[in-house]
Amino acid sequence: MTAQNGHRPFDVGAIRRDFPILKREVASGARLVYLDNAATSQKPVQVIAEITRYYRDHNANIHRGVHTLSMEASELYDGVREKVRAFINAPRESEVVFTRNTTESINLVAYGWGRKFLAAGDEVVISEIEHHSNIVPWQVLRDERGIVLKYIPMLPDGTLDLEYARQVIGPRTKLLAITAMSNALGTIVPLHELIPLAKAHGAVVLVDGAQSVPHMAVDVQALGADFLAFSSHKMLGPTGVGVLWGRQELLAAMDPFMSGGDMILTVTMESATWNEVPYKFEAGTPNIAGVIAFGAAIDYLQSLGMERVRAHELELVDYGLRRLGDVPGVTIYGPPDAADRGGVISFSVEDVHPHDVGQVLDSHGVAVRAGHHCAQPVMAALNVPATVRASFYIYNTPAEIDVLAGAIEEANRYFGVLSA
Ligand code: C6P
Repeated sequence: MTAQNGHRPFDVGAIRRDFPILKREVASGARLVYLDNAATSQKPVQVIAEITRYYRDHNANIHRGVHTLSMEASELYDGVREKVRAFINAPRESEVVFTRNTTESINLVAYGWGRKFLAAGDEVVISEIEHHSNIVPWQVLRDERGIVLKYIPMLPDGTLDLEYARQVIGPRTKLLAITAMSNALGTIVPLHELIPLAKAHGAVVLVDGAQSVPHMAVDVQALGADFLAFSSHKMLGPTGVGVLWGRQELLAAMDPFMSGGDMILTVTMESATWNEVPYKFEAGTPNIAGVIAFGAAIDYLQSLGMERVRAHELELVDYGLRRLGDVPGVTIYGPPDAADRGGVISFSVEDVHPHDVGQVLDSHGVAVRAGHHCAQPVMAALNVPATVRASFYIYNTPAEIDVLAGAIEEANRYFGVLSA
């Protein structure tokens, strides 16, 4: 294990050695520069090894068998609940529900809580900078139940209109469902201002932590939220594992989302009773290997320290804003101040379609996302069809940002922008 403890400096070189994929070359022969971390992060050897170890030494179904392997697998799987609890400072381990991803976690709230506790005329407030995963489930509920969906608008700099938020969050608000950080622009949402507004009206608060939990210290008790959704795959862990944290009373009152094995206490030919929280929400055989390896991802991040992860990304984004800001033809979207954003830089290159920029970057080994980033309302607000998005994580370096900037300059030359 080469991950570092909290007392040593943030040694990116040592971190990089834990990520074998960073040594590979892409099709063009260039060394990979992976700047698509908001889509999914790479995995360290510790996580990869944990998956192998589970299948090699412990593979069995959980919560079902009395044999040694099943008990070992159950213990390893449920042990990760405590790691997640500690990571987000949740009061109870039983409040940690394993899902497939953030999308499923939000849907669990929409189906299990929304369909039970929201009625026609009740207002759900979201924002214009949400990922589709935190828009569409509420639109479906609106169409089904007649709830009223309201949006906090985005200002031109990618931040939210807090004055409007103060007006739109009111006595009819039953739920504020809000991202902690925009995946499309990197905007860090001032939850410390928004959550008290919702709480003053007795509303429930769901935080989409898909982009915050992997990149900064998140403390659900300090946040004062009721639900927090996030994905393992964006924080060094495997795909197919997500978390819904929810306050015990709310989870206990909610209906199950899926039904079947493992989520019941008793079943007769006529009816069934539900298992206790969190098992009530984990129907069927889960991604056992994935959850166990997610535990190794959390250990890795804990060993670095989330404050240091955030500080590292802040340095990168600060450098990136200045470096890309100097490249002719580049327009950067989102908050101008690095401190107001996570490690994300969304940009466009004058007269070059974002997909073409993405292709030229790929030929230099630089992996970015080009498109609408599953946040089409953000694109509409910016009046652009798409952007190019570079997103950073623990293993990225300023030198990689230089490669990115050089490759954009190359795209400029290739498409004739500089000579025009
Ligand atoms: N954003 C991106 O490239 P899933 O796919 O369920 O793990 O996460 C959904 C999701 C929800 N909220 C936010 C803020 C997100 O960023 C994402 C995933 C990826 O930006 C894939 S679209």
